[in-house]
Amino acid sequence: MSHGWGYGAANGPHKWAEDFPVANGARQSPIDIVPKEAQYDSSLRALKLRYDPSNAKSILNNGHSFQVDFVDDSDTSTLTGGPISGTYRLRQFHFHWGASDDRGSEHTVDGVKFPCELHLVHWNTKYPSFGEAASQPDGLAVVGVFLKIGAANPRLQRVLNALDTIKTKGRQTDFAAFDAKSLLPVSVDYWTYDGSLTTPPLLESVTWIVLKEPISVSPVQFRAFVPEPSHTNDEEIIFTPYLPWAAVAQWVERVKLLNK
Ligand code: GRE
Ligand code: ZN
Repeated sequence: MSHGWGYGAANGPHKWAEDFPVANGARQSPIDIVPKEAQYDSSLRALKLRYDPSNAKSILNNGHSFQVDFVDDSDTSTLTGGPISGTYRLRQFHFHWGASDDRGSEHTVDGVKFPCELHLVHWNTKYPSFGEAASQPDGLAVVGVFLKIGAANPRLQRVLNALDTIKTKGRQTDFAAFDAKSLLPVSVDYWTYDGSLTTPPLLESVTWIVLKEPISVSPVQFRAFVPEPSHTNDEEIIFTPYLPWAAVAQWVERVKLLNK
């Protein structure tokens, strides 16, 4: 992996363990969620998401995805309840997607892939910063939301419109006054398990909260995610067609279920 990790034949998930041995660790993500094997846990509470739109800051092409970053110096945009204790602050959200609409999500449900998956990343304020939280077993809580192809989603459009301005790795532009809560589905019923970052350094620090209800995106909107052929080299964005299926099968039994 002399040119760094990616999703290609030479540097994809099956090679990540060479530089990041935790890739073979005990709580790696993503997983296949098998709803009938998930266990109901009455100690799980309802999720509480309180987001302040004025905390939205900028949108960045990080070379593997694009992310919307938030000001996180106070408890104004927080996740509480659900499977976690204490208060976690929103740091960023980003997406994972594939080259076509039959793949792209990282988590799967009964083996079924969605075309895209949104990750809202929060860090535990019992630690001094996102950076320090990211290596702690209870450091991060990520809300995962599947996207399905269907009706147009006007709440996604501002994000998609911004992609034109950040077509290459490292580009960034202002993204102010955005309500991340507008991206969530009606129901915030979820599955939860203890896992990891899904990209190197693959740190085993994530309490995953995967929402059962997907949000929709129209076929035209979805095309904004997939780069033009001329934009698919390493210097350009955003192409995640490969999933580490070996890791996926392994942790099914860890998935818990919250029914309303
Ligand atoms: C990622 O890189 O995809 C990622 C993070 C943080 C939390 C979860 C996650 O950077 O999937
Ligand atoms: Zn992610």
